[in-house]
Amino acid sequence: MRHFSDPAQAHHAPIRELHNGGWMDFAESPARFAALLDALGPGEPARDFGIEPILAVHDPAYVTFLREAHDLWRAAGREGDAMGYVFPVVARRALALDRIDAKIGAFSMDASTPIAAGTWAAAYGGAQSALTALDAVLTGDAASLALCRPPGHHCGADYMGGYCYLNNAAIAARAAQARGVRRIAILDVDYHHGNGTQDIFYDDGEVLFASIHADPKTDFPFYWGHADERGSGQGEGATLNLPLPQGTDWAGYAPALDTALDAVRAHGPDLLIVSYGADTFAEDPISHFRLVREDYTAMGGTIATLDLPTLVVMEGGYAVDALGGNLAAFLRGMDGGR
Ligand code: OKP
Ligand code: ZN
Repeated sequence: MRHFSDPAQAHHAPIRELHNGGWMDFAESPARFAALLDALGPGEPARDFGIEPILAVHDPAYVTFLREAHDLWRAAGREGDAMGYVFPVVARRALALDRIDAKIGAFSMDASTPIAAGTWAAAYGGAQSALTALDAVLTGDAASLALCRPPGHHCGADYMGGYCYLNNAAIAARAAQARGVRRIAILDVDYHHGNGTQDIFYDDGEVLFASIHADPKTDFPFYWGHADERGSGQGEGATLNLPLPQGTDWAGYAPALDTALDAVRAHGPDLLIVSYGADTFAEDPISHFRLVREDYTAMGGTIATLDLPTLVVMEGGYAVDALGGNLAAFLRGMDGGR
């Protein structure tokens, strides 16, 4: 299948992140993007669909914040990456404050999502990659791949978090709807729950969000992804969470995938969007499942049995040396099963 990306995606390079009370090198590194291009070849450049499809998902004030945050940080006399340290977790009034630290807190869910000089351009380029890959599917490709980086599934309409700034899968889903594809399924197989995607579509009955992920009782993002979260209002029943324990291997994973695919079939979508993360890999440095390379081929093959037009959007995966090979193994399965 064809793949798409934007060179700006290489230039988002935060230095470090908070980890268990100390600093570690930022895991979501530019080397991930280089590894993907190394394994798959350069692919095709993203086209620019403009800001409108981004604003169909994200609040204008949040988008303005993302564009300005690093400049405001520098203007405040700071060095390095913009990072927050105060968060309005008890739902304080929606104050539009000027101080950069107050803005960051108001638009964040965590302290692991720094804004560097190249962050906005990279996130924008990744969103355009998703829109370009979507266009390929809507104009006849059976499947296509957006090599998004930074990832997107943790950020919501008005907040960043979990290394995510713009929700690429959600932006593609809304763009597909604008082009007449109403019923959509988003299948999220990243190790972490896609809380942002879930939030965006929680009361939307036309977009199924089905996710297989590490149990949030033990893993980030903790506050979302529990099995009893099933959607609300019109969206009741259109969210499916399948949390699995740390240590899960393919024998434990495959039945959950079958359950998720049954839900996708029952939803009857005209388009499938896969949020693919390779951080379910046994050797992932920040995650705790035990999938091996060949399991990704099985995963891709199983997903391909849905026989749906499919957009694959890249999310996480932090074993950089294995990342390209793991994605390629998944794509082999997707192609072979079709
Ligand atoms: C993004 B994606 C502190 C822990 C924060 C954030 C994980 C984000 C994963 N260092 N971890 O779902 O792969
Ligand atoms: Zn992840």
